Amino acid sequence: MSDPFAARYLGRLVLGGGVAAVKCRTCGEPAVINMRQHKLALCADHYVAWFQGQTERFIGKYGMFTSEERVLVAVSGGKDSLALWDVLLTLGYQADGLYIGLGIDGGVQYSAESLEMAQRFAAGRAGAELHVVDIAGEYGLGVPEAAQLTIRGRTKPCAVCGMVKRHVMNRVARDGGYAVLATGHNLDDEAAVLFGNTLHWQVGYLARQAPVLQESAGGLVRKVKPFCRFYERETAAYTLLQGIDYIYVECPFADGATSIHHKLVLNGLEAEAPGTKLQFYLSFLQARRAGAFAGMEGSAPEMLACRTCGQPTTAGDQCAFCRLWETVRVRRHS
Ligand code: Q46
Ligand code: ZN
Ligand code: ZN
Repeated sequence: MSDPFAARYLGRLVLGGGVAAVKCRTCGEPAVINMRQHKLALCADHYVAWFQGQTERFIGKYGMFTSEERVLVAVSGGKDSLALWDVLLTLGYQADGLYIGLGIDGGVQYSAESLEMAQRFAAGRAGAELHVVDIAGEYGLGVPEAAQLTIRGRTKPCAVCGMVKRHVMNRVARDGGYAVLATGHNLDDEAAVLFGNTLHWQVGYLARQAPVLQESAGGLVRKVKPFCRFYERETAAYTLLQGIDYIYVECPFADGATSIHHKLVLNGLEAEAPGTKLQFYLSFLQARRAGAFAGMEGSAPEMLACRTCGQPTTAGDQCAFCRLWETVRVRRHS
């Protein structure tokens, strides 16, 4: 299935067969993408090579992981995570995928479709191992239904969903002996989070926002975002040029999320002055490195092992994930 919105990523350049005036900076052939923010236009081959090279550079620059370390890629079936898995495999990293079946339908069979995309990708790449955790299969209910039972009155399951994903990702990474968990967050995602945290001056969150979150003593694995400096348009262009099929509909619950409004504001600024988003994010990282938020992280909460599952938790003797399913069990039968 091809993305009917592909035009927004590559624009007329590729769909219209190339615009003669815009040439690849490397070889002079017609360009397929013009990145005004980098003052760089490239043809398909040179764009793919540039994108892979930049990813390698970011991994090294931020000390994310080495080629000896095993990486678990959180794969949603969307363009960013599949592009990330593709690049890491191409660069020769030991990268496996993890797909979490959340049981979201929303009239578009969101979970079923996204699983198919992840499986299709894995089947087409030699040595690509995909772990699949099906929440409804393991716990009896999908995330939206479990959320309904536990956060009565609120319509969105996102807080529960995020917690479930964090728990499962950490568990699979630890159990599988992975050194690091990689997610496909791109610059648009990171800039939107940064914008939200800045609007509310949430200095604790600002102090912790980074391309790498080191593992914690209590057993939380290292988390990295190798695409944090790529615009969404750039990851999408890579996915399209590599012919990777991905699910292009958003999760139905994403509609109306604050982060989407923040992205729209940032897109408006970017249209006026290309490069604004990247500058916003990079200047923040620089300020952070220079100590602008030093000491503002708040003291690290004490980590205990959950009495039910053994995973690290800051929520007393039982983690939020295990408490969720206990509540679900009680309420389902009451
Ligand atoms: S949290 Fe919410 Fe996402 Fe979960 S329910 Fe969908 S929109 S998938 S990133
Ligand atoms: Zn070229
Ligand atoms: Zn637990």
